[in-house]
Amino acid sequence: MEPPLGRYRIRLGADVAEALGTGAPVVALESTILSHGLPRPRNLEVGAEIERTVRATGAVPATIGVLGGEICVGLDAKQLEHLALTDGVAKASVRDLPVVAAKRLDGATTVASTAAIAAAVGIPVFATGGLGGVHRDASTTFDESADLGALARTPIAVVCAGVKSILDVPATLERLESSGVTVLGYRTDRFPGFYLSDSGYPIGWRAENPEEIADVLRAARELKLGSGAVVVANPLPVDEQLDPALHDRVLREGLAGLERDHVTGKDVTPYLLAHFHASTEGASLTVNTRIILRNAELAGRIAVAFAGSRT
Ligand code: PSU
Ligand code: MN
Repeated sequence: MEPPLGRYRIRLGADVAEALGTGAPVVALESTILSHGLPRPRNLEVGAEIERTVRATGAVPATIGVLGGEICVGLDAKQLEHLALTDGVAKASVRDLPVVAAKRLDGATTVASTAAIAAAVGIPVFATGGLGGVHRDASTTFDESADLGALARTPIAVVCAGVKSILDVPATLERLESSGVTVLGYRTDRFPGFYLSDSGYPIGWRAENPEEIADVLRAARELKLGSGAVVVANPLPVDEQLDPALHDRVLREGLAGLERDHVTGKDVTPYLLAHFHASTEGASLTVNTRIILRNAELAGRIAVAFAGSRT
């Protein structure tokens, strides 16, 4: 007998469903960077630019978010606009998804929840800006992003520009190592620091082209030895990074602001991102946008290479 159809399931956009059905390349995209990471109304424009960038590589973009409790993979323009411009959209990590679904709320998905949803529907590649990680005072606050746990258990490639220096970068790298997450530098041996091309810390493996990365994904899938995500660290070219002196000053002020304004928990990351955007006269927004678009492009090329190697 067929099991009863559950009330909760993941809804695929028409072009995403078609692409997944035929084995065509698809790239997952998160929505928290739009709703909680970038200022309005630029966030909506960037959301559309990311999708265009993925399409230009020959892959289908699948922006993921929750609308009225329904988890949607491949938002249409109206849904994207709703999540980008509406107040009260929840920042939904993995643990929030059951509540957001049951209460029929709107939610923007983080790296953690986007990766989980994408892997559940069979999307092998995901593009974002920066990962969440271990916060600077984690030894007393225990504040470590749920992104780390999700990456540890989710077999998906995540293209990012490392993590922001708002975090404890070496501790984040140690956590990624402990939890079995593969880290590959794209044409670099240095872990990028998001706004800065080099965080100051090395990484052990590098790849020179999307085909090499697709091979690593294939190996992870076929071997099934319990490795987690494959993080592809894609640094910004040095001549495009944020001015390091400006970066250091704004970071110091932002960290002091956390204490002054008693910001904790899931509000910490959005607070620091907003502080950067407000304090650099648009420079951090320009850099942030470049990072996301470059990651979307590389993710598209990896997805195309991976789909091509499947036969
Ligand atoms: N880091 C960034 N930009 C972002 C985020 C992190 O440089 O927009 C967002 C991502 O959605 C990430 C989330 O998954 O913040 C992590 O939040 P937290 O630190 O609360 O786990
Ligand atoms: Mn946290």
